[in-house]
Amino acid sequence: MVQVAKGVTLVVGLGLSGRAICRHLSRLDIPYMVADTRTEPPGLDDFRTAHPGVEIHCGSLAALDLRDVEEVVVSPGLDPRMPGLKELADQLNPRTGEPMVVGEMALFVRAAKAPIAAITGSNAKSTVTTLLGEMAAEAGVNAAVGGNLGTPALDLLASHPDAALYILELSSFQLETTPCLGASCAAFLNLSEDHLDRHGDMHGYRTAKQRIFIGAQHAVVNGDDPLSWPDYPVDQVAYFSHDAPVEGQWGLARDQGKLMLMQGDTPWLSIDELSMTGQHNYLNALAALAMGQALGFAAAPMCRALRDFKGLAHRSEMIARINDVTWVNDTKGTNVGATLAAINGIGATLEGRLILLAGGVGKGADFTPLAEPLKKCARHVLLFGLDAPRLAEALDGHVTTQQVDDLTQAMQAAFKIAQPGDCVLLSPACASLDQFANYQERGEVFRRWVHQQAESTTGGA
Ligand code: UMA
Ligand code: ADP
Repeated sequence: MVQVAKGVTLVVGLGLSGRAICRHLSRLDIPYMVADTRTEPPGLDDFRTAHPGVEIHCGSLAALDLRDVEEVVVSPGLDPRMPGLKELADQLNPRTGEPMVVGEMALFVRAAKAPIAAITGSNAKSTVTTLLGEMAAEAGVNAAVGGNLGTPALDLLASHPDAALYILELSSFQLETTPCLGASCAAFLNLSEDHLDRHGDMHGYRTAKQRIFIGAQHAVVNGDDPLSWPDYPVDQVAYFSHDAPVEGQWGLARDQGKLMLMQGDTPWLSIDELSMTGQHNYLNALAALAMGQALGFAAAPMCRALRDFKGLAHRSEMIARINDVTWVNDTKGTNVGATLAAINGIGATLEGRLILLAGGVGKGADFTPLAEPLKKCARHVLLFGLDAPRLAEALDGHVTTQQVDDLTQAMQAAFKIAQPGDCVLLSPACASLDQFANYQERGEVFRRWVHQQAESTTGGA
């Protein structure tokens, strides 16, 4: 057994968050040691060089004697109730009054001196987080943006010590280990199946996400998705919806013949003025407006940001048109809800001219909601990766499918099948980790291959 000495904090995980936790504890002069369940976690040598003298344990946590540990700070990719931690996770820390096992956000809340705007949801988190950050910048608010997207939250404390606002994208994993966030404004954008392999079922997944509202002043939620509405008491709740809004709430309605982003009867911006496309992005714009208003941003700079923001890479991103076939990268479609949004945004008007590339790690999701929309708009579906067989089974009888070994084979097959006017969409409905380092790498493989074809094919644009 490896004894964790009295007064020492245990950091579990040597990934991006684990390293940020270590840097934070080092800055505060809090003694800590590190454990990683992998025998050779990536970047171990670099870590040793950057943190000389810090004790590191690699392998099973069951080999650690945690009786005297001060606190355990666990990385988001690990279940706080995993073997070796479970017993401790049920105990309260007499010093903090919080559970003995917490995540990075517990440390963030203790140290942050500026208000927090937090965003969660199964999809659209990164888009709304980035958009709200752009609105803050336009409004002249010194905001630091990060969390599950980009810079780990604890690193923002050091990189932006004078921030007037922290805008954080938070995953269910991060929220599960956050005792009390106390956000000025917390948004829960939507809920659809994801991460069931970690949370067990939809109830467990939603319960983790609901923690975003603990101690919140303002909530922004999806009026069309009651599962996003707060279970915890929140002073003020704003709703956004596809429908025409009631007084004070946010929605879409026609004004003088144009579809507008509205608050009650007040038109804010015509959707023609948005640079982002797709129905789901109208909702994302409304969510960001509702948050910005709750945070006190002025209207004009928020509208300026909405006009300029073109959306993020890897989300329904048009890569090239080759021989009148459009190739779209939606590698961030890592769950069924996101892929449905991409199909609705792109495929709905195609009627039999969509070729979908999907597959990877399905995280226990039910793929059958994809069957009907694909029946309407897909010519063919190419499946790769771990859960290709489960996808094929769910789509059977609705659309023709073909299982291939990997994304490159899927792209090659799509290139042969596609006809002028078609759209080839990479929106896998799955995580990438069986065949790629992450979703970005999957998207880059797609982008590079499509660009190569565009260069070598007459008619590429
Ligand atoms: N791991 C082990 N043993 C360990 C530690 C980690 O096996 O001891 C494994 C995990 O099971 C996981 C991988 O290593 O498969 C990475 O886990 P991690 O907790 O070390 O991850 P980080 O590198 O710290 O990255 C995390 C987020 N990743 C996860 O929550 C899985 C990143 O979100 C986030 O950008 C980063 O912190 C900074 O905050 C990525 C993500 O996929 C984008 N998030 C999920 C999502 O968006 O759906 C939640
Ligand atoms: P997240 O950070 O929650 O993964 P992103 O903004 O990165 O969210 O978008 C992830 C995926 O979800 C993309 O494939 C995108 O097309 C899709 N998406 C974006 N907004 C929405 C929405 N409002 N509803 C459903 N899907 C969405």
